[in-house]
Amino acid sequence: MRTTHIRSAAFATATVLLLGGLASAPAATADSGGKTQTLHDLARDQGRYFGSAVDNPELADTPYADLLGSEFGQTTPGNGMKWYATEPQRGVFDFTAGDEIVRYAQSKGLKVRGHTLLWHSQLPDWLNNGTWSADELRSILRNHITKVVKHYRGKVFAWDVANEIMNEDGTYRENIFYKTLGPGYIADALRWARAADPKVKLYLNDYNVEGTGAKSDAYYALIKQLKADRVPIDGFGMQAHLALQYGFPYQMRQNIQRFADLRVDVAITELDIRMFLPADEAKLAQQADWYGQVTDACLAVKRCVGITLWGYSDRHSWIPGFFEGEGAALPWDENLRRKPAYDAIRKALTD
Ligand code: G2I
Repeated sequence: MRTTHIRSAAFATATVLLLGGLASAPAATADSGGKTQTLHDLARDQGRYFGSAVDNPELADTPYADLLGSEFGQTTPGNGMKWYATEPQRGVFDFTAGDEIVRYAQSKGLKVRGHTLLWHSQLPDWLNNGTWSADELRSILRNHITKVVKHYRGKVFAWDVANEIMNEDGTYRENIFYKTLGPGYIADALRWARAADPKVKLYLNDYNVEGTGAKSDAYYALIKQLKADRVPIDGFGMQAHLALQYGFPYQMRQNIQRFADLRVDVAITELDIRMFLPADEAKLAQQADWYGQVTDACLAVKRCVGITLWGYSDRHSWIPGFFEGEGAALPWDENLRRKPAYDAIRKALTD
């Protein structure tokens, strides 16, 4: 994933104007009570959840938070449970942001995925800037995982224990943990998380692993080895930050299936499908087709447990700030109007 940190408000405005004319009419699938079924209702009928991430400031956007609460059955904090937020000073824990999202989720009946215990990004300065011996860093990591997992015990159903630990070529990413502790930190992290909460589902999570290729092969080999070593691992999260210009991930359904065959769950954890702006009818149609395909791929494999959008509307999306000139990645536009992608997801969940 390219990470050009260029923000632009102009793109957002342009997309609002453009998509205003292209948004689709609300689809009406009524259940026996005459109430329109939500995406989550339809997913639940298939034994899955349908969710969306949310970042804390977005909860103050009442129309956005209301639709999140009514349409979805699951949420993931976009930033609120990351290390910089939960342990801003060594040994000093702050659960304010994560708790706010858990409280909101509970009030709306949404279940929560925890994201994330360990990542190379958004670490607090004290951790990044310190010089740590292996013993010190191991104890820091163990304490962090233990405290955070215990705090959210019974409140989150799954944790992204380790996020983005592989390079594109399938070698281990040289994050601070790998450099100091070697690859064994991954099994340790999983074991500490299990010790802190015997029930929560423990995931590895990454992007560019939806299709087959060097990176997903590396996860396949790692999870197989972890299983053989009796290390607790319950799931594999495919972020699915897709982009029209890169093509649909090769053999996504088969790839989900091979992880399921290792006896782990699979979740689509951060789905969005970006495009170069301006959006037009053809791009939105292709995007809709891809949203349908991702949904189909998940539904085709029993152990694919659910789908989470990384935010559900173009009003709050990380894309324009990270990828210059790209956006319009979500099934609802900036005005919270449904795009063709919404209908395609519905159709896939209904067929
Ligand atoms: O980058 C997209 C996602 C890729 N997979 C892991 C996810 O955790 C990640 O989420 C994003 C958040 O959605 C963004 O909101 O992670 C970004 C950081 O890599 C988050 O962006 C950061 C901004 O870069 C900061 O300027 C800002 O202070 O969010 C921070 C909190 O709002």
